[in-house]
Amino acid sequence: PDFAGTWKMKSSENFEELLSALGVGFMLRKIAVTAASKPSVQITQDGETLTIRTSTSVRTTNISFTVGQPFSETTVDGRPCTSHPCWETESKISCEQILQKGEGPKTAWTREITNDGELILTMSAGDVVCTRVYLRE
Ligand code: RET
Ligand code: NA
Repeated sequence: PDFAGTWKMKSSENFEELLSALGVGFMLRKIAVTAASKPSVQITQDGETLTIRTSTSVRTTNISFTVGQPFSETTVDGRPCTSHPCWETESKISCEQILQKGEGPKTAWTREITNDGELILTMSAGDVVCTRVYLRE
């Protein structure tokens, strides 16, 4: 599928609950939730290699990976991890994260292109799943 594009967020569920599950305290959580309500996501793709830039007013992340190959990134609360992206379906990438040090709830994300051409991002921590839906700008 084609993940490439500039995406704007249409809906978000459970983002604050996700940060809570990761132990992010009240004040930082409020700042993060406000910032994350207006993200800008830019994706470029070359075959199975994706580059994803997610920017907000307080935090911007850039990742580049090839599906099937582990890479380093950070969890949504900013802890370095090793990520293992794989195809869950033809149009969905599923990625488990292993913390580089310390302990915490098990984290993972998925990114999927739907038949309608929407991008669905999920991020999970333990049992908590945050779902964010994006449309092409
Ligand atoms: C942390 C904790 C420390 C303080 C702040 C944070 C902000 C995080 C943000 C994350 C946005 C994520 C998005 C993900 C995918 O779409 C690291 C939680 C301010 C703003 C948009
Ligand atoms: Na997002």
